[in-house]
Amino acid sequence: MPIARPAPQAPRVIAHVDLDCFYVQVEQRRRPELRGLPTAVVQYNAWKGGGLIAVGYEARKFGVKRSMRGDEAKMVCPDIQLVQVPVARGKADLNLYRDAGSEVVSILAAKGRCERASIDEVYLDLTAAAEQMLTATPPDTLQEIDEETLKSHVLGLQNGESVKQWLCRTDADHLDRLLACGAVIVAELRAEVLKKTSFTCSAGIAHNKMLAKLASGIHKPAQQTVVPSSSVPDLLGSLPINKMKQLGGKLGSSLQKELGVATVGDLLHFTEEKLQELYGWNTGAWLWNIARGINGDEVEGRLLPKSHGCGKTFPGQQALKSLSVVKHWLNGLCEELSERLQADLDKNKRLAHTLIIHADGSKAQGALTKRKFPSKSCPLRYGTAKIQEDAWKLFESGLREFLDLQSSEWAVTSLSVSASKIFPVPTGTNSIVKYFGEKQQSYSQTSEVCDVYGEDTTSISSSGDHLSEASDLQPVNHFGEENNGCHSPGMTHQTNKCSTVNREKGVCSILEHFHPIRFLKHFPPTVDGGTSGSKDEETESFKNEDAGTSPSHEIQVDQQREIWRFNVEDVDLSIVKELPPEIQQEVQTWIKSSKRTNPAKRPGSSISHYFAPVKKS
Ligand code: TTP
Ligand code: CA
Ligand code: CA
Repeated sequence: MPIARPAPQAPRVIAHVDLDCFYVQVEQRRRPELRGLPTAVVQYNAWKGGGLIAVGYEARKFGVKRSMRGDEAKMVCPDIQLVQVPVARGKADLNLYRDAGSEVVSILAAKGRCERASIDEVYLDLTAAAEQMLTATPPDTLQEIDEETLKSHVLGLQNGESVKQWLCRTDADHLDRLLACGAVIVAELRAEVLKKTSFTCSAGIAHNKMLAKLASGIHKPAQQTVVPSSSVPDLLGSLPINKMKQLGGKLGSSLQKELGVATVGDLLHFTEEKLQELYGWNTGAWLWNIARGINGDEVEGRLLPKSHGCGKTFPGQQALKSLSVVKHWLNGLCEELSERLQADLDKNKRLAHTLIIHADGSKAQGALTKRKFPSKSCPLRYGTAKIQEDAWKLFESGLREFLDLQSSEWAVTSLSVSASKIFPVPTGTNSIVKYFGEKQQSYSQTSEVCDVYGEDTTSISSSGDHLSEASDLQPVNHFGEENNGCHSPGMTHQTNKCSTVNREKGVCSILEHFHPIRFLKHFPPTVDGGTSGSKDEETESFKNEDAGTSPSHEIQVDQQREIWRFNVEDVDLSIVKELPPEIQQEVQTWIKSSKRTNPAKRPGSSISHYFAPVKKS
């Protein structure tokens, strides 16, 4: 669903950069003997020469297209070099391409906010760099404008004006002058990418993301296109409606069929009210905006992918028809996902919070329902075995729904697992954990941090609601635990339910930062009545050396009466200052309160309310 966002008041310079025939360029860098030759990268499945997934520009000249298979490509271009995508675990392994994309991102990010939009695309917000250049060294003051900038395509140039003249116009309005600076900056960045990686890319430079994206594909390869505001009506007037992002599907078809709209510009014939009446308030406003080239989407500062996913299709005869075969493939996909999550955690200190599985399936003819295989999601637990276990539960649950309690034959034609809601481990929590870790160094392994909670915590939601469920996730939940941030060993499912609705001060928020198990690891319970099973085995015996002399907190975490202790005086206040303000306030409160009370005489009376299970209403 498109979202209508008003355009910001201040002008912006946004670039969209897309690498040319990306996988082919990566393979040609790996194997320089392929350079200059017509080349394509083919899928792992070798049927009929393998499906083409990337086609080099030399091969495109012969009419080779991505929709072809290798055998077909050889017919139109006998000399074509077909390179098979790298393979691992019986499927395509895209790590090589992901890493190559990251190299480019790190170069492009030098000049402004950068959003990695796909494996080979980024958006850049170059407003500040362009403003600065316009003040210090506008194009007309440059002794020489480099060739790459001069090769720019500027849409809507009038009266035989050259690109150089347009770039150097001093009487142009502020918006165009900013774009001219943007063109110089992007050309420099593209040259830098070429020099450092040997990859060519194409770019669009405009005042918003939508226009920049449209423009980057107009002239390829190794070219850039600038969209001055005055050129927007012509650009959109000739743009088929289904070529616009988000209009390739049902909405675009409806506009074509019901309103006779052929191009984006045709939408200008409708008032905002009419579009809203037909398509709802938000979509109507969005359509009205795009017809005018208005788009307020911000470039998100994100150099890393938003999610990780791996999947595989099983077309035709390869369809999976038994649970054991599905499990085999699902395990492989989960293994890959787990490796990528761990690498992301190690390298980027990020944790994913939601595990999702998607599948496509078919049922034996005669099956009564036409239900699609539902996507399923659950909170993500780190560790390959746990991901495999949870993914399997999700699959089984999806299959049950898919079959709708009928015992018909089934086949799975595609399977994918992905991890989303990826947030950085915040510095504050990191350092407080590190601080506690310094006291008990043997428990401060990252892998332990991520793999700490119980086995029975998978709650399953279907695709219909997984987004809404996920939207409840708190980015401050950092130890790989469930989204409610309230899981603790021994807590029952009911006591775990800690939604934002019943989020009382001090109950959930503090636990999101001080996961009970962390304390358990470092400050295990003085077992009073005892907890049982594996949860206890995770803990090491701990002697609170200062228990007799320092004020200590006793934290009652659940109905099984686990009591945790730690010394308030062990908490370094400078570290507390690194926590988010909301949490700082709470920590300060309980530190103060502990100094006023004698916890030895009043067990659980001071801090315990912070950690007490949420009362059921
Ligand atoms: P694209 O940017 O769509 O295409 P491209 O980079 O190959 O070519 P262009 O010069 O036109 O931008 O996709 C980037 C890479 O993603 C592509 O090299 C291979 C991969 N890809 C697939 O694996 N399957 C697909 O269906 C598409 C569209 C891309
Ligand atoms: Ca590309
Ligand atoms: Ca692309």
